[in-house]
Amino acid sequence: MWQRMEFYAFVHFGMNTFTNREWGTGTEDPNLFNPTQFDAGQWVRACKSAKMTGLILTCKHHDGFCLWPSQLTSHSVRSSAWKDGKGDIVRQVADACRAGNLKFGVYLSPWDRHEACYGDSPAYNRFFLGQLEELLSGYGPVFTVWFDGACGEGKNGKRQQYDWDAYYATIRRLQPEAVISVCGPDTRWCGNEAGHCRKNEWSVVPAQLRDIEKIADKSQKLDDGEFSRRITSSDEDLGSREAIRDAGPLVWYPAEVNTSIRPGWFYHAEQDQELRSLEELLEIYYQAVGGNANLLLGIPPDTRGLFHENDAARLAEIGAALQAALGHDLAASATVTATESLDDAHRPEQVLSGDQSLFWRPGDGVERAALTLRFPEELWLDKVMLMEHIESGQRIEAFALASEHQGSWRPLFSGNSVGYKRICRFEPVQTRALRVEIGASRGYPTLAFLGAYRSPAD
Ligand code: FUL
Repeated sequence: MWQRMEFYAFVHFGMNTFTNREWGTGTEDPNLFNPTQFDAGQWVRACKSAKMTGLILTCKHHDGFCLWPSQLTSHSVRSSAWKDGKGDIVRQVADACRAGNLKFGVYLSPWDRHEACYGDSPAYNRFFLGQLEELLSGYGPVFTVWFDGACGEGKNGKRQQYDWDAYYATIRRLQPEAVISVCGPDTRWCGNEAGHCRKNEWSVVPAQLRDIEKIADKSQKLDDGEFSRRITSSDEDLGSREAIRDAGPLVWYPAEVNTSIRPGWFYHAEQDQELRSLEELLEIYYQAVGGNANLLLGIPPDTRGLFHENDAARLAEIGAALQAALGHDLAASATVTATESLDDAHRPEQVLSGDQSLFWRPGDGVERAALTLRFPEELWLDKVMLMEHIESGQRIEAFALASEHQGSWRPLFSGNSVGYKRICRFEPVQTRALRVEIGASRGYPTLAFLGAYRSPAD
């Protein structure tokens, strides 16, 4: 399931790597593409060292240059100096991912500045469907197709009517397990590229949001008098009870946060010293993955075709920091009780089972309930992880954590959404017991996992 993937890489590699640009013009000479030490295995190892689960490759960015030898255009690796035109970056990356047990995903830019038929809508739609067909039938399983909404054609530029429904039908036919992201119906763009996360991220949101995402330019250039009333993916509250009360039909549309480890999405040597710090990246991780969103982190390979040493080192640091912070679950040795449970199959012990298909829940209509963890001895805590059983939906709307100190309870943390995962961080406390009080939920709450942690002191 896509939400269990949590954290994966966004690899921007292509013509821009060699021209030192972020957006190419589409007129670049294919011969410029010539990585000298390309090694997808190095990318995979680095991603795995950060505990990532997948990798999305820019198979074609806006400049139209294809990293696979497409039969539909000569603007590809086939016309490049690299491997005398006989190479296939997509193949090597997909194979390296499979060998390393990382899922592979495809970024294919709808906006294409090279292809002459872009703007002749039916012709380009046929071209684009053909490219999708090549990528989705020739390279094994694909976990996502990431449709970027960007288009810089401007007022006087080409106008292309994308046939989204045909694109989606092709994806469903060839890769029924793949989620369609951003300009797509399955996963929701968080609304920015800065790593900003909402305080509460809801997976159930108004259906109109999904339709708006289809419109690549978010309608900002359409003077239809309705724009100001539309909900967009940059609004802060998309799914609280107030936000959805009068919103009409609702959909399951969970969020993905995408941001780059560097200022740019593509590699620029002058940014080698400008990587985000470990602290900054962990903060984004906790807010995104620990806040009911997947995190897609950009890591751009350099002109050798390798992740730069600084990037690889930072990824390894992330993995080590996550292992130290979350690698040892103190709740595993605790006992757990609940104010009530629906039945034996949903008793509170399920939250410690490690199997997320098993979960605790009270009966229908019981919207408030509490779970208590008791540890065998007093210990230090600074993080608690909660996970709902999302196959049953996202239900919890308010919760609070408290720790016990000589018979009385002290508040530790309070929040609203939980969803797939919520990681609560607080000042270290020493305690023998922890209480999770669920103060509001939709119908009844569920919990599939409850974990407690203490990071090693710095
Ligand atoms: C944007 C693109 O224009 C950037 O170049 C990059 O690919 C980013 C992830 O999405 O819309």
